Amino acid sequence: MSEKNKTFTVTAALPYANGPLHIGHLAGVYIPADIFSRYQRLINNDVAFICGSDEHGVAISLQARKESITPKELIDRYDKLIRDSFEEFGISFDNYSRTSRKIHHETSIEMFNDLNKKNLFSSKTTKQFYDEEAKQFLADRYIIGTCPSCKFDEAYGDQCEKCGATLSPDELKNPRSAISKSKPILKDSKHWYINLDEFEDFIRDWITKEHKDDWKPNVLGQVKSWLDNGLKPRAVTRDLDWGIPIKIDGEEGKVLYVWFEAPIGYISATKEWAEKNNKNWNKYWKDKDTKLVHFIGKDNIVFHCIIFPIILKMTGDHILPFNVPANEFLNLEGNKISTSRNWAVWLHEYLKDFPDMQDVLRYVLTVNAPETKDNDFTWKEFQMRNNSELVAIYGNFINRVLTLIIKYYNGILPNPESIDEENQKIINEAKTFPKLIGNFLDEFKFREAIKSLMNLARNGNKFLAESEPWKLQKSNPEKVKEILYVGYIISCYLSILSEPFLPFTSNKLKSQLNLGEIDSWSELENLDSKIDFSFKIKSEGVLFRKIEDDEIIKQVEKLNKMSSQ
Ligand code: B3M
Ligand code: ZN
Repeated sequence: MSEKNKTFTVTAALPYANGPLHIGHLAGVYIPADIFSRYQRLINNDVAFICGSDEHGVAISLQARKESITPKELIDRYDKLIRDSFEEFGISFDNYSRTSRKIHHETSIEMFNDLNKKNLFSSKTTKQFYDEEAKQFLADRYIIGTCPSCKFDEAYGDQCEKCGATLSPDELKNPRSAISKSKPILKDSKHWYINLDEFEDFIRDWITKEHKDDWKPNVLGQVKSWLDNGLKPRAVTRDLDWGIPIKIDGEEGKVLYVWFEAPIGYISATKEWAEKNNKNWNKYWKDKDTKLVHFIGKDNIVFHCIIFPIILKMTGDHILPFNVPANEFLNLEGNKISTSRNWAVWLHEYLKDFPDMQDVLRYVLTVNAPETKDNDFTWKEFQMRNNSELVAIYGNFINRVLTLIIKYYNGILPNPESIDEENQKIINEAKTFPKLIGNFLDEFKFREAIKSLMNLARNGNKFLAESEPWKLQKSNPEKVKEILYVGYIISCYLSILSEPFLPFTSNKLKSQLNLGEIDSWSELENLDSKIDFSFKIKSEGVLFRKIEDDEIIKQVEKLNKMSSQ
């Protein structure tokens, strides 16, 4: 299990405020980040769990243009929707900020000017694509064309959505403007560059030597392929009217490249949180003992493992990531999730169809997470996992223990005179689960961790089925007290260990079991001494309900209908 009294800065990729969140976002980034942060808090570590809306970049201005609204109107709408979705699904950020805030503009400009003062940028005037009709330069997604790698003819100037290749506009075949669809001309423009090539050896030594054993193979593989292709200078300024304006060498109309400033958003959001909570933000970004962990999807690996660490290195006093446990992608019913084709399960819509069932989705997206390869979400599996695991194992175990305590002892937990060796073994086995689950979480193995949690419930069910207390009430009432006491202890472990994964269920169960004060896993060690034998357990219905076939059929039909529109 993690050492105690450590400090973690945990960041989750800043979602673009140009659309709602879907299950792919939760599975890929936000649920693992939340599980990890909750767990570190529960073992008494100091955590700054940081995120915020990513509100600049061409992705924002293009979407605003598509909807004939201003970028400001767009980001205000989606910042709110995204913030509410995170809140509803219990993603426990210490601060969810937004990059349109003043503190972020100031932090980004300050960092850019510092690096520029140290002559760490190079500048040059080059030919840039320009749309004469729209009278603006075309950067990133403003330019589309044929991908040089996979020939997809709607590739963007910065990335091909089909094969994931990171591109630059001059690599596109038959480039055209995403605004007027016209063929762009080339016009001179001066920009400032980070010379990534000068940091190639640093990145190679730092990652492929220091982190070859503790970073995920899918992450190391992508970093290696980037290094094998050779790092090239990358522009950190753009000719755009939406973004963080930067005044440099008297040039007008320049803004910071969104991928230069967005990761700095982690720092500005930490500063904002520290100011509000009377903390020192330097402890989370400049203390070499602090562990910085970036939770992202695989399309963001280059920015979080190469470009941002080089920027942090260039500052000379910021820490580098301890780990970047990037997940692969989640597909939906066998197809890639696609916002534009409406092939998605939107978080704000899920709760309309499955009210108060956040933990069911958290469970399914964790047990089936795309941790090492792309994975598929199907509504059939969602129903199966809920009915045969959450209802039939977890919920059934808890329900039987509590129902029997209420039925035999009017809700007052029995206090047995002794615990026989067999039953003590059952308790001792439950005591091994915090370490078992903790070790998996330390290694970012969330699927293994939640399967172990479900195994604890399986053990409880098996224990009840083998002890059959309902048959002993007359012949051996003392034994029944012992069995239900053991069942209660296992239920306590389950409720406390569930908190990182199933926070809503954990809270409900903790109050039902009178464990409200327990907020650290270390308190489980002397749980026995915390039990109040005068407390009355009340029935509060089942923790999970069965999901019927027609509910799932309706979801699949809705998906096919929405995507065909
Ligand atoms: N806004 C999300 C994406 O690429 C991007 C992450 C920024 S993290 C600093 O979909
Ligand atoms: Zn491609």
